Amino acid sequence: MARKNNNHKRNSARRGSNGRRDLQSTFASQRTYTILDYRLEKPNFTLRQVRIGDEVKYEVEGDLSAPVPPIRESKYLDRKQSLEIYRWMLLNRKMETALENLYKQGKVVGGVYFGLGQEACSCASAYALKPDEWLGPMIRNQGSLLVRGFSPRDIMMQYMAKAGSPTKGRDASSHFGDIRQHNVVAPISTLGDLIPVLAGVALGARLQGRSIAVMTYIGDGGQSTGVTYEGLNFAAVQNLGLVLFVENNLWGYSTPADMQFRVKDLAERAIAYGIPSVIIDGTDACQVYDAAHEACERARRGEGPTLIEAKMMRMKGHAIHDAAEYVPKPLFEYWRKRDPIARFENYLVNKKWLTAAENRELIADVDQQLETDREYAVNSPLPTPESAAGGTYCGEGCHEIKPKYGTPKARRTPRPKPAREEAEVHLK
Ligand SMILES: Cc1ncc(C[n+]2csc(CCOP(=O)(O)OP(=O)(O)O)c2C)c(N)n1
Ligand SMILES: [Mg+2]
Repeated sequence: MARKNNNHKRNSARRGSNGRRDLQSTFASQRTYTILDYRLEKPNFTLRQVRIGDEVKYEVEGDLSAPVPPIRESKYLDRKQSLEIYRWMLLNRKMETALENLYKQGKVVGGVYFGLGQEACSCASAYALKPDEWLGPMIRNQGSLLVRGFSPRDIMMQYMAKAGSPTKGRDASSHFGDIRQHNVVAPISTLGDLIPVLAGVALGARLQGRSIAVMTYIGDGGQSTGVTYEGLNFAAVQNLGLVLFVENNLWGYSTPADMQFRVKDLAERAIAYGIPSVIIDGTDACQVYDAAHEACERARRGEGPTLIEAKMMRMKGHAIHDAAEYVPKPLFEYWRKRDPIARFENYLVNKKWLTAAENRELIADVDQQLETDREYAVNSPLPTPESAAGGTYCGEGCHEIKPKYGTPKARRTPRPKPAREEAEVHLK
């Protein structure tokens, strides 16, 4: 009875004198949500498509003159960890420059994909994972592969399809993983498919009584796919420790982000999944690490998935074949000033965590490692033609495959006789 009265009171409060719903009280009852935002700068511009005759081009509208923000002080990283991340970022960039040169020398089979401008996002995110946790990188996350323990040699040999490469010359870009040692699920070309796979890895660990963090990435273009929704929704409902980086690098091929979704920030998507999210500057290694670390810790506590939107810019074309002519030049200039490596280096120097001499030594060490790996990769053999079919099908004794539920039972009913004589002959 009391409940009914209360309902009556609530209903009358919502209606104005004319009996219509009172807008103010309707809005008051609406839910509001907050999304964490770690950025020290909120770029404010949009990309507009302009047609001049048959030609389509893009123009930037907004302010591109803002001063470059500092690196945000990390809540967790100490000097040693910061220097390690800086080294990974340098290795990531210099390895990609080496790959570009190998391509121009005709030594690379296929294309090359670059993560230029995204090194902080790849390296500082993967750095937050523990060795026994899992990563599912996308094609631009070559820095994440390095952090997980693959060498520049592995990646360069892979691009040159060498016999000693991770896929033994069967694939020619970063489509490889390793489920034994590095806990890396190979990138899947179909955008979004890594999300349910990584959710499955977290579920598998849970079934063995462990809450682990699993991490993967999706682009501003790829996040629109149905499987992104299915995978993340599954992880949310099952409380799985998935850390999803939405890499908003402003372009999906030649389509600007402004033409791919209507929400202001992709982090807003998390509201509809019922999970927390955070927006970060993807060019700031400290923000990337802090957000990744907090999300991983949440995952380890068994509290479920987190969505991290990393805002940055793809500083090259989709792949080496694409000169990115469609990108307005001022946009490149704006983001070039926000270079993740130069800013992190300045931050470390200003903090007195890196002297000029230490920096020179570190850079020389990275160059040396790359040169040794490049030499090795270039001089290593291609697979022999006879080996082409090897590793495709399981050979005699190659893998021991144990049946999970037992071997099939022998047929009790005799096989039906072939309908036609030829069929009988064929079957013999
Ligand atoms: C489901 C699916 N649709 C289309 C493609 C083709 N494709 C490959 S990469 C790409 C653009 C991806 O853009 P984005 O997700 O923003 O990632 P970015 O390249 O910027 O890192 C497209 C459309 C694909 N691989 N999978
Ligand atoms: Mg993109």
